[in-house]
Amino acid sequence: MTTHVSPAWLPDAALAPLGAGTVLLLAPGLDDDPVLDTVVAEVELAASHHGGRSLRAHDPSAPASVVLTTPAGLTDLAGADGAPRAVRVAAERAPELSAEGFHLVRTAGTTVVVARTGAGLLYGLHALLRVGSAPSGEGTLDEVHEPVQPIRMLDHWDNLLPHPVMGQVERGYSGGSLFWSAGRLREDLTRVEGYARLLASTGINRIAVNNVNVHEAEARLLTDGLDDLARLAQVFRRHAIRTHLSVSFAAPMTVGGLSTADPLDAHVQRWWAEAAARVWARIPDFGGFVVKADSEGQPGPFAYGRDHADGANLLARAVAPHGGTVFWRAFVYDHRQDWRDRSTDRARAAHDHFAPLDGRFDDAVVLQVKHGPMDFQVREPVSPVIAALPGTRLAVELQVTQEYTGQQKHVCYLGPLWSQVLRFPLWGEGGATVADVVAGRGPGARPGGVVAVSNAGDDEFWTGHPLAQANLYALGRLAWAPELDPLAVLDEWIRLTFGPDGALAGLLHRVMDGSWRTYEDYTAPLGVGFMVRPGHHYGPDVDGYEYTPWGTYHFADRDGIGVDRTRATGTGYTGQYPAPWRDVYESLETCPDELLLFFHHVPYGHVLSDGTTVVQHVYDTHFRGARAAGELVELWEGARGRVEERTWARVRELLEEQARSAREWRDQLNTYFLRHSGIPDAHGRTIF
Ligand code: GCW
Repeated sequence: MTTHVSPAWLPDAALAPLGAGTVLLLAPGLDDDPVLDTVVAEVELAASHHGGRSLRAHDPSAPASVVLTTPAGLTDLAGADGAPRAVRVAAERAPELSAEGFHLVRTAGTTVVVARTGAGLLYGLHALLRVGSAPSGEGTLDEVHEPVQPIRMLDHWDNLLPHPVMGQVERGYSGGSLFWSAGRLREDLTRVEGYARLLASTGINRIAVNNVNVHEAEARLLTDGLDDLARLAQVFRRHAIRTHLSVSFAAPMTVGGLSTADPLDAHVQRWWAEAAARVWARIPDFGGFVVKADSEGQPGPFAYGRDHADGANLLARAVAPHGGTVFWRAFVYDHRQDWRDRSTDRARAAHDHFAPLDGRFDDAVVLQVKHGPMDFQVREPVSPVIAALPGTRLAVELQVTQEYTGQQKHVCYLGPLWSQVLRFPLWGEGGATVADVVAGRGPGARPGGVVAVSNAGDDEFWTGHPLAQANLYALGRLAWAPELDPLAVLDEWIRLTFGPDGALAGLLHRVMDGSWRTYEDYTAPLGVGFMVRPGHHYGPDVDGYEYTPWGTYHFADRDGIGVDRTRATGTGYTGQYPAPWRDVYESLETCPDELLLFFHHVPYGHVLSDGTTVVQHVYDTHFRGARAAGELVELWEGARGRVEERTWARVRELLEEQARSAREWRDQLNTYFLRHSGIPDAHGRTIF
């Protein structure tokens, strides 16, 4: 049975810059590099589709249009007869390169990629696909590319067995798991291979293959699942991606038969050391473990009166001898809060737990911090935790899967959100950004990286919504280069995926560029968050979480709405930020409108910086957002016949659902605010 699988951003046409001419691949010394075979396969695939040739030795009578080589290969070539000019230009400059970096030179119709490793060559090859064919004429390039983030990782929330509530992939909206089916690793790993290829083309270099909520079946992967892990690692290795496993802190008891998981117990320590040794004996380049501990019911060190540094270091000491890393999540809060209790603020939790532990984590620990203090809402401030642990390796965690941003039924291009997070200056304009901190830039700092929850599954489009492929693409690109303009990344994705049709590209850009803003317009306003249906988190339910134990409240009454997180009169959360943000957010005068209700409780008549009141803003944005969502359906008519029919039809069907859902959001939100405030819409539009 053959099922259609979307080529995503690597359709045959995108390979033309590589495959249309003669490619010389000269990589002395890399014969044992497992990624080199992938580079060879890409070149051969491209050549077979576009009529080009691939050479493994310099032939003066066959001038190469593309040269892929190592520094040693470059030196040999530069001295050879008939070497293209671009080779000499590259050899003259010969920049220092890291193991992942590459030098891209184009002159006189030849493009040269120089890298020290198979990974560098692979990244350079994909950069070449992005810049396109050499123009006949004098198009020149001379660029050194190095990843800003050494760690660029995707976490999968995939279960081995379908969970009764969460299904096979927790918060997954793209079908089943690419890896696991009915409790086992899939026999046929063709899709995994295709997935690894897509990820590597964006620069992703690490992956965790199971859910951070570790159930019984997944817990056993650590002991009984090593064959499966080894098979996965073998696929990913060829694409320069290291494999990781999410483990349960209670594993010494649940799969090890011990009576405790206390991190200070010598038997527990030995158990972890032996478990790790077995993993690395089987998979020498294994990446390490991901751990969700003392969070939403997962076991952790608190049960033994220990803290998170004790817990994380236990695992770190087991993996460190093998060069592994422990990604320890900072998503720790009380999920059994009494909604009547106004003294507890979930936003404070990660900082309260982890900031005091700075300096106590081993080098092999990366503390993985969600980008906002709550949970992947459409708008949140940046987590103050990222500024609070200068002596700890930190990773920022982003969410590609659209749990709270439309669940891959709505178009919501998240590049602009992530870009804003990564470029956020934690100590004020001009100072170090989130990207800087997690990259380990700065004296003594060590990298933790960018980690994101994947949105991919075994759906024929990989991501459910075909346009959600752009999010997967952008995540990798922004992790590599956080300074990129996210809309330029969007255009890059459009061009690779849909080819040179300019009118179509313009249309797609219009559908997607403002889609995050539009989603924010018709959903929870001004940073307040969580007005979704409890449990599955799709669609509006303004009070759905208001009287629950989850700590996610908006406190609307007849007079006003929002959470007072000030030091003066509220929970004191603003005090977790360094200057200037602690004061910017504290004051109603300076708090940015889009975060107003996150930081302040205000009357409905509070006036925003554009002169409208809070309640009028809600009406205006909800009418505007729902209209914009509705217009996408018409706009998409213009793409009919210009994209593959099955892609067009899938998008069309989902746009209708988005328009319907946006109307529902509009009407429920507007009605709620009208009924609570009693203030009519200044423009007299229909509210129920
Ligand atoms: O966003 C929430 C999700 C949970 C998830 C949790 C987490 C994997 O609703 O499904 O669990 O965050 O990040 O651990």
